[in-house]
Amino acid sequence: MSDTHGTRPGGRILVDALRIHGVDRLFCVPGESYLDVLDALYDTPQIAVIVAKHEGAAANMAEADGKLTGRPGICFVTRGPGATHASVGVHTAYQDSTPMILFVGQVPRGVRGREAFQEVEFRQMFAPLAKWVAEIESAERIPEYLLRAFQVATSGRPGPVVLALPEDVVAEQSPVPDTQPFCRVETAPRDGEVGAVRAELERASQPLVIAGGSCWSDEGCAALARFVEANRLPVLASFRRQDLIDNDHACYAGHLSLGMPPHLQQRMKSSDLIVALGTRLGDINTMTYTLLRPPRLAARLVHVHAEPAELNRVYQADLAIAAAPSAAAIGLATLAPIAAPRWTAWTESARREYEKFISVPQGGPRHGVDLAVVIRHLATHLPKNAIIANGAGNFTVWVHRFFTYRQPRTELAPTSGAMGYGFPASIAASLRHPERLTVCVAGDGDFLMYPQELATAAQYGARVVVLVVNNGMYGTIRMHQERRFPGRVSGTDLAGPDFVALAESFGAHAERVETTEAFAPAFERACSAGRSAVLELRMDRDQITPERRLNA
Ligand SMILES: Cc1ncc(C[n+]2csc(CCOP(=O)(O)OP(=O)(O)O)c2C)c(N)n1
Ligand SMILES: [Mg+2]
Repeated sequence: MSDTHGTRPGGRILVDALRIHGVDRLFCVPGESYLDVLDALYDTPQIAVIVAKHEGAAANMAEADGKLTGRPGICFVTRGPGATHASVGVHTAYQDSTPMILFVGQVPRGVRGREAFQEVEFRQMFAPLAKWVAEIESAERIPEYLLRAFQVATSGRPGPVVLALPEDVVAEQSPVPDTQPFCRVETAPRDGEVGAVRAELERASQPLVIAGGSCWSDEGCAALARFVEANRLPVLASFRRQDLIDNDHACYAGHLSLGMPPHLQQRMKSSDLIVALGTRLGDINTMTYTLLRPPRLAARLVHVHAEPAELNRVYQADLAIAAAPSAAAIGLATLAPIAAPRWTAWTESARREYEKFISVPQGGPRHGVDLAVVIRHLATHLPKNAIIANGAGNFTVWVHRFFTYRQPRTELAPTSGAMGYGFPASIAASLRHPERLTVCVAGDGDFLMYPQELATAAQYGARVVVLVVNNGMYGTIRMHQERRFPGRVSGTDLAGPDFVALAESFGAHAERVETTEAFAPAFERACSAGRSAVLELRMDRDQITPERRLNA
């Protein structure tokens, strides 16, 4: 690193900038388009280079690393084919508000616009997927673009940035000096705004806090818990943000999701004050805007969001506060609590409904493994800091319903609903926190998006326990199909491999679990295998959700 004017090649300037901004790990698939960057990394042992086998997996790993650290997850891929593969991770980072930077090798400047080999106009391609897309046009401007990329990815509503790197730019020499490290800039409530929330509470009878958004700090989550506890407020987690508050907390009342249970629908509808803390209140959280109807709610709305432009975007707020969620929660925790609140019984009944909701339903599958029992087993046996990752599919309904998250940043789950997210994400988690237990719950379809990343896990010593929930189909789609086109199964059967043989071929510990009783001992063995492990759980195909059977 230099702030003097020694001449350096662009690749070196870029890698020096990554170090200045605190990067210690990146995820990639190599390409000849960024050889100069790879060469600079050769001399940079401070940055671990994790080579995935598919750019979709590499981008998901970087996204997960961003979620876990609050700093931009870093991914490098090559031009057209690499960038198109990686786009899924950029989309997830966008929907999940995760700081991330995707660097894409690009054709040399001299041939731009001729549709050169693998050339894509990335500014157009990523325009709706990323917070900011740019192409760096000279080595001299690399430090400037890098500083801006880190700043954009982490500020306001965090999100992904894409930087295209023409091949000759990273080869070009320049005497440009380094910049200073980026600094996280957070919005915070202004004087009086926190007090105004208290005034709203004073008028309310059935208030509801909905916590969501990204990049919460430990202090912010602790403050949220103090705020709801001091005021006996029921708190719901927004979709796939269940780790913002200890699910064992007496004020925690569940999470918003697809297929929202009736008791939560009712509670949302009958609340007279919604305090939306960090969440956009998007379609999944509101049952496509039916529980809370835009533009004005029946309830009063306090809307806190890190990004001013998200306020009054869909819902008109009675009190709109532009503040990072942690800063807001820390402010709210300092309020004098409402004495003898009117809603104590409302909060207690919300909690009772939640506790009933997470108990294993009667009936259950006719054969195979009861996933409700499995997830409750994990909930009661895993250490508090264990990390649970998942992608998309009906199996996630069991995960989100029956698992009790107890610490911030223990849930890695895509609000974008991207299949294939969980397994790469769990590898990134295990590398970031090798001392913690990381469990990936995947569907058969979900896992088959990137099973080859078992090789990446083995190569870099990640240890993940993967539960493959095998029902031999794309269950979510089959469920929708059965509703609209009963009995006409089309395109939703899934012929999987021998998962045990597949996993073993990558050197993983692997077992097939055929009954509920066999799960706990198999899980025990998987955890102590000293390497990644795959447990294939054989399911009753008819049990499409915890409560619904296909043949019903
Ligand atoms: C990348 C991607 N492709 C397709 C979909 C559409 N989709 C959502 S869930 C699902 C089925 C998931 O199947 P599986 O992982 O086996 O889980 P199951 O529903 O059977 O429990 C599909 C195809 C998606 N969400 N993401
Ligand atoms: Mg399936």
